[in-house]
Amino acid sequence: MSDTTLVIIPTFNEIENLPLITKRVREATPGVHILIVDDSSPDGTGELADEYASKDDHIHVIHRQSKDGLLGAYIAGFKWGLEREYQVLCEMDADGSHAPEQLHLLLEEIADGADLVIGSRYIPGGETVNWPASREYLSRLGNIYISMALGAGLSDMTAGYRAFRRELLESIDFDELSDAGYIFQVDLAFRAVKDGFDVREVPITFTEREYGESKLDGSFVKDSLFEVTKWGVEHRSEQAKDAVEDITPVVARLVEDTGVTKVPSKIGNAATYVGNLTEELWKVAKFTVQEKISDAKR
Ligand SMILES: Nc1nc2c(ncn2[C@@H]2O[C@H](COP(=O)(O)OP(=O)(O)OP(=O)(O)O)[C@@H](O)[C@H]2O)c(=O)[nH]1
Ligand SMILES: [Mg+2]
Repeated sequence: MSDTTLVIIPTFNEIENLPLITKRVREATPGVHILIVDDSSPDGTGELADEYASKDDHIHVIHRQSKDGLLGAYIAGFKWGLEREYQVLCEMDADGSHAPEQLHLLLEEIADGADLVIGSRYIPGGETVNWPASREYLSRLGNIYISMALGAGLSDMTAGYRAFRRELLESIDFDELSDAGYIFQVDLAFRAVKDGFDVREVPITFTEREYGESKLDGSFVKDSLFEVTKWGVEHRSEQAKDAVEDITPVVARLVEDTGVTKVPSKIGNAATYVGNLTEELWKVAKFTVQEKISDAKR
């Protein structure tokens, strides 16, 4: 199966990481093809990718005109792969956070019949290495919230290490995907679950980048979680009343249990921020649900 598998690696200024990641993928999974999607990185990542592609028939490159975000890069990569004979299309970061040596874990589940496999940090056996506590806290709490809001039964819906069977991607209208921050990852997984595809998680070790700079900015958190709240409310509108009754105490307990008010000072700011955010989001969710109930009564 491996020669019909494509690993899509989006890059922006990953000149130190590109040699490492391509070497690791080629060694760990020699039959698998790589597609680098570079957004005209000023540091020369695109030119280096071209050099690799000219010497190795398993490496391919797409150049985009300007930096236009991860979702756009992945859509370009998915379309490229779907136009060719690839049966399995994977997402992988260039910065080494997603270990190529663990790709086989995802591919084995696909071979076993899964349509989407997510490399999860938050199921037993999964872990994060060298992540600051505040970042992990934010990510974990975000994922708990997402899982409660959507009820999709997944522990790491924001994760970006994934393998898709081509039929799943063919069923998705890429223009409909939400582009707030990394929320398209949640959107893709939620659509797959709702449409009855076989979605599984495998534990992975996620390692924080050693080289280069993060392209992440804080505003995505609020935008993303706001979007999720909206979907959760829409999706669960028939059971809106139940949702209010079920979720309110859970959120309240969550905010209390996570001890957002008691965390050590080092991660205090991030934790308080998430705590406030969760409460804010819950208010929005509750308000929207109550509105729907009143609408239904009218
Ligand atoms: N083509 C393209 N790639 C991007 C863009 N933004 C980020 N990337 C790549 O997407 C992957 C993930 O981005 P990161 O900056 O590592 O984001 P992150 O993992 O949330 O942040 P860190 O934890 O700091 O690494 C990396 O391979 C980036 O080079 C973009 O606008 N276009
Ligand atoms: Mg990263």
